[in-house]
Amino acid sequence: MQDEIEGVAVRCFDAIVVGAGLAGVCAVYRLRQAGVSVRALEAGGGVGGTWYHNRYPGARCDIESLDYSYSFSDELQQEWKWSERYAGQPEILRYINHVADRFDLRRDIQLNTWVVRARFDEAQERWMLFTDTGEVFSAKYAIMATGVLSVAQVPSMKGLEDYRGEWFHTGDWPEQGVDLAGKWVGVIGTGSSATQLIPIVAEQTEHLYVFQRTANYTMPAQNHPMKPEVEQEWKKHYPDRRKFAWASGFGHNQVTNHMSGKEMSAEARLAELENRWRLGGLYMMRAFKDILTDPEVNEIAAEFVREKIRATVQDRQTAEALCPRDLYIGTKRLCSGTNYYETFNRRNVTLVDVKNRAIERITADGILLEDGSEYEVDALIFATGFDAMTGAMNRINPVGRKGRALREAWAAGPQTYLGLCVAGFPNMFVITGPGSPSVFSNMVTSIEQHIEWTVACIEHMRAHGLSSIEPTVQAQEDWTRHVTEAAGKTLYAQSRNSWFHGANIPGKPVVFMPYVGGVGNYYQTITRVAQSGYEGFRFSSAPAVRNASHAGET
Ligand code: N01
Repeated sequence: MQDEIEGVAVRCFDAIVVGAGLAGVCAVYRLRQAGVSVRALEAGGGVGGTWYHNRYPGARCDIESLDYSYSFSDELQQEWKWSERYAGQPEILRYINHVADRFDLRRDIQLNTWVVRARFDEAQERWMLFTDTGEVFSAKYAIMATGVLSVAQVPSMKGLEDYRGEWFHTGDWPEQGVDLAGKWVGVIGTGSSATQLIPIVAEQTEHLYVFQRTANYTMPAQNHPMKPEVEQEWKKHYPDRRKFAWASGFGHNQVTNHMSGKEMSAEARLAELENRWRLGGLYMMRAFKDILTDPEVNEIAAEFVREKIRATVQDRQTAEALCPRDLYIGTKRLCSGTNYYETFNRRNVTLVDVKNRAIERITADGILLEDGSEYEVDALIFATGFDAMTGAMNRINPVGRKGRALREAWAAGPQTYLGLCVAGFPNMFVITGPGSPSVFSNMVTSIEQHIEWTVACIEHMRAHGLSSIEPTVQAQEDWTRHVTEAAGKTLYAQSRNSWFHGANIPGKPVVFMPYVGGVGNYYQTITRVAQSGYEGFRFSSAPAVRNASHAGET
């Protein structure tokens, strides 16, 4: 093995984990338990990933706290007390920091270190990773815990460089906070981040303009302080709760109605929808078993939400503008907020339609629309989303076998086997990558399933003297086709204008990226693959073993 590369001493570990968000922290814990030497490299100044960077006012989880937490330690899940039904960003960040301290993980986590490139050394069968700090790391395994919504997307808008005010992106919010008191502020976007931020910012600003291109459906989160009896019940039955989540469709404990919307009477349907509205947040997505497959059933739920909007927003024109049209409910990620629609009844909030009158440019003082109207603002907030699922991986652009870079391999859209591994990129594990349930699930469940699988795979390789693993091209093609076919059975296939498809990034191939076959089914599949001796993968033997008994084998 080379001691130096490009004049820099190489630091060697069994595994390098890229990222120290929820996935990276879990990976460090599990790998260390398995006796694998590990170093996590994290670009941010602290652990937490998404929850470190998304500090915008109102940032909050839309999966219940008791579900959105690690299951790997019973002591941890029994001890930790969540203060609210849905934890806010500061509390989740405290939790991740607590986990890092409680399990003494920090000594294996290096902060303020950006992995800028990576390449697989075929001769050594090791990954070389290069950082912005000028360091070089060598590892047998590259565990890419880079996050699926970690590359903030500021749309290229003419004139932004001339803007005299301050501007921010929700996904890269300043640690010290932003003082918006008494200011005229513009928010561009009305997705999940915006719908959480708008009600809070509206209370601080002199005036708030909300620039909306596509109205989305926002459910009331129905957040409240944690009820002691709920917490006690969960903690008493935590193993069963976790088991249920891991086998469920979406990786959590939300109850699904297994009836078709068409099998129910109009009264029963309405009662179900009212109940889902009361339960809040993402519960609406489980109102009927066919809400995401039958356009008519979907429309019943969509119209129910539109009626709620009309009943809440006093100005008729604003209410109608907030009602999503030509958009199946749930096919752009459902939003979950508190007082979102109510906020448009405030005198200091104006909804500005930028669908029919697009943003022409940013001026020195604000935003100019193509019809010539200008909105002057002291500060601009981009709640404009992320280069999702592939952005962070493509930025590192790992180079695999035969010098082939990931961007080239994924030029027509991401290809993976099981959403975990990529042909031609041996020993690289993509945590919650494209082709896995990922953003279609409780992320913590999906993260734990992937880390468990990855660590078991590494243990298998060690036990059998194997040096590298990678999927066959055939297995990868079959899996990618299966992912597309699964989406094809749903309304997602007909709603391509979302970040699920990469449609929010100019030039990105429009391909549905997550796997919608269900978390439980998916977990069974990856478990079966492992138990079958890793069907669809090929291994090479460790040099010592190869020399002794498998000469010439790869
Ligand atoms: O981003 P988004 P987000 N001109 O991509 C608009 C997770 N999350 O940060 O729809 C004008 O959803 C864009 O308009 P359009 C969650 O998975 C979770 O809000 O493209 N507008 C859209 O309205 C979520 O889905 C939580 O027409 C422009 C908005 O910007 C994901 O992160 C909280 C524009 C972007 O919405 C991303 O959410 C927050 C332009 N040029 C986030 N470009 C919870 O757990 C973009 N837009 C609750």
